[in-house]
Amino acid sequence: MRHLDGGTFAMGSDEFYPEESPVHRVTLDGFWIDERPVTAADFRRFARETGYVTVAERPLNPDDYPGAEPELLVPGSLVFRKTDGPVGLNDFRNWWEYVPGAYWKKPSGPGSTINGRDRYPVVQVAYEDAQAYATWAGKELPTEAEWEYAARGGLDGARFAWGDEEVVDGQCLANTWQGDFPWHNSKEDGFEGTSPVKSYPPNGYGLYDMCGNVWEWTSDFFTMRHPEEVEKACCVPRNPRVASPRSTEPIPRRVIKGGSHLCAPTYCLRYRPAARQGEAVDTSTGHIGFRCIVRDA
Ligand SMILES: [Ca+2]
Ligand SMILES: [Ca+2]
Ligand SMILES: [Cu+2]
Repeated sequence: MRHLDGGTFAMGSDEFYPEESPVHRVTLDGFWIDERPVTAADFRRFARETGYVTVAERPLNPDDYPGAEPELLVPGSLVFRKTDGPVGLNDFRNWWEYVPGAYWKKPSGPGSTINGRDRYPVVQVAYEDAQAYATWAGKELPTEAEWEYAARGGLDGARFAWGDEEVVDGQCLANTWQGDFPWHNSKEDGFEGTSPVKSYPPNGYGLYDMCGNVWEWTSDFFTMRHPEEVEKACCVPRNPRVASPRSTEPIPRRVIKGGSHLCAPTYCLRYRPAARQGEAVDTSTGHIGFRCIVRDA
């Protein structure tokens, strides 16, 4: 883990998507943060020691999913399927498939495996699974503000975790998607799917894979935008968190951060510290993982 001193930073961005705005100051106390996402090997150790069963492995209660097709009410997870050619980008069902039997050990479904993938981020974990791991490890999940502060690596206001330019000296600095999503991946960054953690240089705080590779769960519930910047320095929020759902969705959404290997500039420019998305807490997919923190006492 790496220790970050507390401080004040500009959270959010006014340059990209509306949910990232407005930019507003936030003050945080110091904390330790995992220098990389939790890996498949880490999660295997947790599952072995505790016998923990993830959300994707548990039988579904039809009462929780009124109107759902019965064949979808079997344990499983969302798996990305590259398409044969261009498809409409406004319907994610064109490339996400609910695969019965997909879970963290078989991330693409029956027949897939994490053998040989110890250093890859664990995926197919729902919020509750990430939370259970963190508790077992004696850690916690970061708030959105903590995660973003860490991802910025001290470069206040920069677009990316490494600066303002997407590609530096012709080098990709995160695992994202190059080419035409979701059918043609030119892999200029070396990887089609997830990549072993630490495959790219760390940010200014020595943290790897904050952006790209896998999205990461945070403990905040999702809001459509950030609170307004406060006028007076005295009133800058300290250690802000969104601890209860702000909407009446049947399944609440928490904030995920940092984008993934499926972010293509032409479709989703979210491999940035300010980027955010709401994800239903019971959802597990092949592009969401997490990392943990320990707050200063
Ligand atoms: Ca890639
Ligand atoms: Ca990441
Ligand atoms: Cu994306």
